[in-house]
Amino acid sequence: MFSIKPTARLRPSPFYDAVVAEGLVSAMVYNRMVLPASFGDPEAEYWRIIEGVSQWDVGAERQVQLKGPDAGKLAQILSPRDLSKCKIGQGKYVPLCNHDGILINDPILLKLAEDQYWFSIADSDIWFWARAIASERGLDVEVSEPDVSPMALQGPKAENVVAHVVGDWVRDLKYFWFRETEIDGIPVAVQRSGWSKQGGFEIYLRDRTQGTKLWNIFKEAGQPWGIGPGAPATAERTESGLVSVGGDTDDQTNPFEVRLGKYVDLDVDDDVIGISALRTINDSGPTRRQLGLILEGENPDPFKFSWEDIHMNGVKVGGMTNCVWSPRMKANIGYALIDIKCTPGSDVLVVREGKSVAGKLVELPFI
Ligand code: THG
Repeated sequence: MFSIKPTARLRPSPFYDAVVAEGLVSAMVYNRMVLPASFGDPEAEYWRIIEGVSQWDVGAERQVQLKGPDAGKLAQILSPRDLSKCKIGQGKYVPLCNHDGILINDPILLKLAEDQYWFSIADSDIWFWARAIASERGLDVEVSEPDVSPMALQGPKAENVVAHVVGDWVRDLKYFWFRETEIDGIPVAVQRSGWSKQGGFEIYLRDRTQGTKLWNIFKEAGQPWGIGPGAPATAERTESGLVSVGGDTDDQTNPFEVRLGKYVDLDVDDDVIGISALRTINDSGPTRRQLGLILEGENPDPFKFSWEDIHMNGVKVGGMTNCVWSPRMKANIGYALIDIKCTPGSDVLVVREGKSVAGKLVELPFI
């Protein structure tokens, strides 16, 4: 039996003891933390997200805090999305790019105060990046990783559970907006967000000693709605067209290629990192695009460790970046990152374990 041992280097989240008690059977490493993957019944975990309410330890979505007089300035320098209209209490999905316009992360930005922001990051070292940029630009801002760990409640019944614990005001929260509050004395921020398209909330725990207590408060409150443990689900997020930066992207991928161009504002100031490269890419047009793939056959081999080649008319046109069985579509679906000339409706072959599997390109999202 394989097991993983959290250490100072592979940090457990505050909810680690709680998820182990729930019967965690597999996990991934994300931001050098243990990110739960499954509790042993993927089918039940999937339908809980689609039809009920699922409870996730997403403490590995770390916060990079910018605090100080230049916090807003640094946030804007780091992101090509225009943040000038972002209000206190609001969150925004923002791509982060390097100087070449290549996507390096896709956090949710939370504005807590005029001089305080959190980037709730995907899997890459933004803390180093933000601190280096702040120093190089001579900005008056402190960059840190505060004691903040999100737990997600996802699914159509999540709102009832969160309203039961926190109050009916959560029903009026707009997407990505949040409010700081306390739950039985535990400091939290409550946001309408989460890495699924089934609706839900994230509870940002602000005292890591209270993880098990907070987990159990929601676990108990959720019983009438059939709550159970789960994790960010590859099947649901693929059906819904959500991008996994670092999984569906490589070290050459820009936001336009993976449908994130709508979060790039080309007229932000010239000092925003990557903006001149992004303007150039936008002018010449990206060379690759992300499309959905529907494969033939039932339950073909699970996705392996790296992208699988896609061929069209005998020529390699790109890679399949993920692939999973969709219980709602009853098909194996995945994402293609391919030549811009490939259009939806085209037939392709995916090379899987040396064998060619037929597939069709479609627009995303699937559902
Ligand atoms: N929650 C928190 N932090 C996170 C994630 C999260 N950090 C890492 C990762 N997830 C960031 N990635 C995403 C990607 C997509 C969305 C949220 C986080 C998302 N997108 C919607 C969509 O694409 O339809 C809405 C975007 C919009 O239009 O504003 O929700 O899950 N705390």
